[in-house]
Amino acid sequence: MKRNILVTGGAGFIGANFVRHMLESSDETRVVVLDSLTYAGNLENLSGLDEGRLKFVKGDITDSAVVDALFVDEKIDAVVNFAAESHVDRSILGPKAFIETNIMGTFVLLEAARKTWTSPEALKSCRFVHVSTDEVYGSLGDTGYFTEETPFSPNSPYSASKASSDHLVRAYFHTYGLPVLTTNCSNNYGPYQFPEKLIPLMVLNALDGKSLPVYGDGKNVRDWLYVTDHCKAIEAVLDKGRTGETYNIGGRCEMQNIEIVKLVCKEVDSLIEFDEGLSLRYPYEKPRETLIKYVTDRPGHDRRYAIDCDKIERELGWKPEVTFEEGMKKTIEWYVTERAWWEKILSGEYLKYYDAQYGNRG
Ligand code: NAD
Ligand code: TDX
Repeated sequence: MKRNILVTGGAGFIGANFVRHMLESSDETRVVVLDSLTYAGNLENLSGLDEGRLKFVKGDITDSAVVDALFVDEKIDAVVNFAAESHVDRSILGPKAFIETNIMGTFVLLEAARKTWTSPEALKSCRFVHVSTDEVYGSLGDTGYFTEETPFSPNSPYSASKASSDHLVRAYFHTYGLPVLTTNCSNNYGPYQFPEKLIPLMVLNALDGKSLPVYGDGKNVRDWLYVTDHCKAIEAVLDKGRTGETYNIGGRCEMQNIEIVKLVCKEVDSLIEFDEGLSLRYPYEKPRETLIKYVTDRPGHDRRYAIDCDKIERELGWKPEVTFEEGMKKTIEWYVTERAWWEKILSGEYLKYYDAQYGNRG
């Protein structure tokens, strides 16, 4: 079946991995990326792709004139909404952009779909997948899992804005019969992740012998999923999910932050051991673990996330395939090979932000 998928936020981390995956997965798919290229959006994430089946539009999801026109002009029959402000620490420093993009932006997209997909055929064949997070459920104690029935209890401006958008999506199904589906996923990692998030930040700092800032006691737990597994899950939801439903997606891979940071240190140490100083030019030669620094905790820091993904496994036959060990090897290798990608990011404007935020921590 030929289809025109609007991928919002397609120049970001998961969005770009998803565009790559979808163009490989089916010749019948044409992708239109709508992305405003915030600090987190990077056109290089989409380089080398088949331009015949990919169109990039620089624009904001809160701009209804742009979004409405795209739906009509590009004959959009599926939406996957990744566009968001995605970093919890930034939402604590400045929540406004989170409210605007994550809530108002989702509203504009839903309205465009409601106005365009009016015929019974469209309502049957079109799909609107909203990509959300497990953080909407709040924090777990030492036991238990988030299911699709867990009540929302968001604790950061980021998760509150995502929870709000999830509620809007739900309402458009019940009120207007819009063919929507929502996914709530755990922490992703892999290529193209912006180096403000835990894993790439630690990899880059370990490579270059910089301080490794661990918040609080380092024992907060996240459930990790390799990004291509997330992309496959979204594809399954897009193709086979039941409209009006939400699907939890997780890696069944709970790790304490400090375990991850220590693992990164070991991997980077061993890389350097085998490199014989030829291509890796990292100055620091002591074990990387000595770089770990416990710093002031994140305000309202959720203690533990863990996803029960029985529903998507049972109904759609998806399950995580990449083990954490494999995923971390691939990820570290990618950041070692793609030094030019991240050095560009860490230069200039972003560096100023980075120093302002983390300078007093390291
Ligand atoms: P990201 O920050 O790497 O990318 C976000 C992209 O959205 C960027 O390309 C940015 O330019 C774009 N964008 C931001 N505001 C926009 C606007 N107003 N209009 C158009 N484009 C805009 O984020 P990510 O980590 O790839 O996350 C993608 C989605 O997945 C988000 O909705 C996030 O909430 C969700 N999610 C992320 C994770 C994770 O671990 N990263 C886990 C679960 C869910
Ligand atoms: O320098 C750090 N030190 C540290 O200890 C950073 C950046 C993070 N942390 C901790 C905080 C968290 O417990 O590591 C954990 C992971 O932090 P982030 O990478 O900021 O991710 P998190 O806050 O868990 O949110 C991520 O997963 C869910 C994504 O950023 C969200 O977009 C997604 O919804």
